[in-house]
Amino acid sequence: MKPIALITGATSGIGEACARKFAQGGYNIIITGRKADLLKSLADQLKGMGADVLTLLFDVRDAKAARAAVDSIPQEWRNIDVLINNAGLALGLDKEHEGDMEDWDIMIDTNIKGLLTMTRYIVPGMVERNSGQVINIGSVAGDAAYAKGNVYCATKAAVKTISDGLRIDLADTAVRVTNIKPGLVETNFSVTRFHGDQQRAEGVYKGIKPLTGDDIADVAFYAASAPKHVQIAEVLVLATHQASGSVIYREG
Ligand code: NDP
Ligand code: 8X3
Repeated sequence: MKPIALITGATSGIGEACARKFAQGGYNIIITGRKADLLKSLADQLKGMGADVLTLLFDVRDAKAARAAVDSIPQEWRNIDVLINNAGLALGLDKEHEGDMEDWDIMIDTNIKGLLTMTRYIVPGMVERNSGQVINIGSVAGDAAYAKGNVYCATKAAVKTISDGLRIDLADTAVRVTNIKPGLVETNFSVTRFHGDQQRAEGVYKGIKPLTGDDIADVAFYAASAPKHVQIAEVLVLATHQASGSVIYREG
């Protein structure tokens, strides 16, 4: 029987790339997200790659909907080997004292509470089976704040602490916890951050070759494939010309 990976926020970017990578790598995939049409087309693509696919449509901020979705998972899909807590976003790039409080709520509810909700629902099964891998998508933004990053950076710092806490609490089990902290990855991330302003989003990746979702999926797959006695606890993955959240060398 193939191992099973559940990926949140699989309808775009890093999550979508992880779905493809794990399907190629011999997993059956549970893809979750909020956009039914995108989930369906990704499911068709993954099936074409030989994976069995289950789609779950819910918003990670809605703990009741997440509970119902997890409860709807058929018996043969319940032994989830890998949970990739990827769904997340940045909204806005403003000085903290001028920030949009609704944006703050959405980031906190998605990046922190959504990740915790999925962890709470999926990890007990892993503990029961004494087997499993949690991969949280943190960020270089969680290592240190950068200008106008404030609340987004704080949510990713929380992902680091939550990952560390889970790793400590699971140290007496064989369940492994990985926090992947990407730098600049060209996905829909900046379009979302700038509320649909495509031009401003493109500016983020100007003069530098950014990472791709596939680069991050490779790291996630490596963490999940490492020998059982090896726990890839944390990985910072930067573009070659990025040195930290705020030090980026751009050509031109
Ligand atoms: P994308 O915008 O391309 O993808 C984000 C995914 O998360 C989408 O599928 C989106 O679905 C989903 N999502 C957002 N909110 C929710 C929600 N409430 N419920 C369910 N799904 C949701 O960006 P990335 O692929 O870049 O982002 C993925 C993760 O990587 C995020 O956690 C982000 O913070 C992190 N990250 C990204 C970096 C980058 O530079 N791109 C760098 C470091 C970390 P929908 O379309 O429905 O919103
Ligand atoms: C996304 C990377 O540097 O834009 O987490 O915050 S950054």
